Amino acid sequence: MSSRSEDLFEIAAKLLPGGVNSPVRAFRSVGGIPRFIDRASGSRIFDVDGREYIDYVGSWGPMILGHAHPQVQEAIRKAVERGTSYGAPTVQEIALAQTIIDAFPSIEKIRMVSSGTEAAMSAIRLARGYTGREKILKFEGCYHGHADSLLVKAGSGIATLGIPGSPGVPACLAELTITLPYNSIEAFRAALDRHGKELACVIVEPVAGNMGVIEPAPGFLETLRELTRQHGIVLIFDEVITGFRLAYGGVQNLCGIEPDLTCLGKIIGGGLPVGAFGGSQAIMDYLAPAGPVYQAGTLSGNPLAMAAGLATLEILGSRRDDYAALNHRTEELCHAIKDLFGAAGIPLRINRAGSLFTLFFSDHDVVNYETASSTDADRYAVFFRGMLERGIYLAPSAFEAAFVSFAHSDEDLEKTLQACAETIDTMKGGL
Ligand code: KE4
Repeated sequence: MSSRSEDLFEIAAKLLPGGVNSPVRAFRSVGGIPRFIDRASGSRIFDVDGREYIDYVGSWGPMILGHAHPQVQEAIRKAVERGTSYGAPTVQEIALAQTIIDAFPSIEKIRMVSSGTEAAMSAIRLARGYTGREKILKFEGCYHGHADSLLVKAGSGIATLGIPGSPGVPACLAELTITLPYNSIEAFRAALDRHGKELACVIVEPVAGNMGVIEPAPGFLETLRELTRQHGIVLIFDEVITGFRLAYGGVQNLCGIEPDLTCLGKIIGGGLPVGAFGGSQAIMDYLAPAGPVYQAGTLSGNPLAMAAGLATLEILGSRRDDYAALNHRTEELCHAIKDLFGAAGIPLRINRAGSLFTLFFSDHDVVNYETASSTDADRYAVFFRGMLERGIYLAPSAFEAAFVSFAHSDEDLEKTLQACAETIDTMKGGL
């Protein structure tokens, strides 16, 4: 007998391309039927067949407090009683802007948008307008949303589906995007020697999360900051995943490097559609209506999204000292998983940053897109399916991150390890 998810997926495939509204959700690279989720609470999600899962996707990052947090739900409920959207300024926009500015010393002014894609797309337009230059530089395997200029050798769904670039991006535009291997200081120096005066911006995930988790090599971010400053290039940190994830603030607070612009999303919206980009007043005031670079949005600063984001950041602000414990719990989980695979003789690398981690089935370290893409994605798919059958919901892609939340209990982590041990037993003889 087919499951309700199967039946719904069949219907969805007739109405939505691939049956989904975002490609990675379709389970294409891991096989099987995507689970249609009925509801979520805390660390758990529940599918339409009544199955319960410990959730390590967390809506791809926003749900660091866990799903349906009572205070966030209450904030949304109160906001919705006052209407859903006005298309006019509100006090909540000021409050969320101030909260983010207080957490990010590099941000003097900020613009709210409705997605991370909008944030990154707008940030590179602002950099181009501010510098009068057209070329941009990104790193292979980093994903900054699906704006044309950024869909070049991107990570996330592009890497997951093995799409080299994306049809529909005009060659004349793609040619303006230079891509380099992540963590290659030498390649970056050479590129700046050649293109330094043509570059409007360099955009980077300061901790990569879209080719799996990859931390910056020692000196990598520092070199980006030094050379972009020398050449008058806008340095953009895309902290859509890492903003308020590794700490209360961004990776920039941890490494002490101030970018010129920062992109945010996910957590700052508490699960509702939000993105933002911010930076120095000198650059941000180039943005309409203060300056000539146009950017706009019907639902930018939406009151419900502001309420959810504010409630989330207020809770995180009161728990900023708890991040260390969350990151340590994640470290312990990763060590235990590594030990299980080690005992089974299955080659594995786990890259972790804070409460983000990725399992790479590989006997070599993963430090950039080339090494990430040479790991065994088929073996990841087998592991993913085994864990899903045992009630553990991991990212349906070898090139994403797993997200541990403040809602994941000791029992959740123990159940995860038990499921991992059972899945490994089934893998020993296989692939
Ligand atoms: P959105 O447009 O999806 O809100 O944000 C784009 C984006 C920008 N920058 C970074 C670093 C990101 O990770 C993202 C989006 N992340 C993916 C998952 N890694 C979203 C999930 C999906 O595409 O379905």
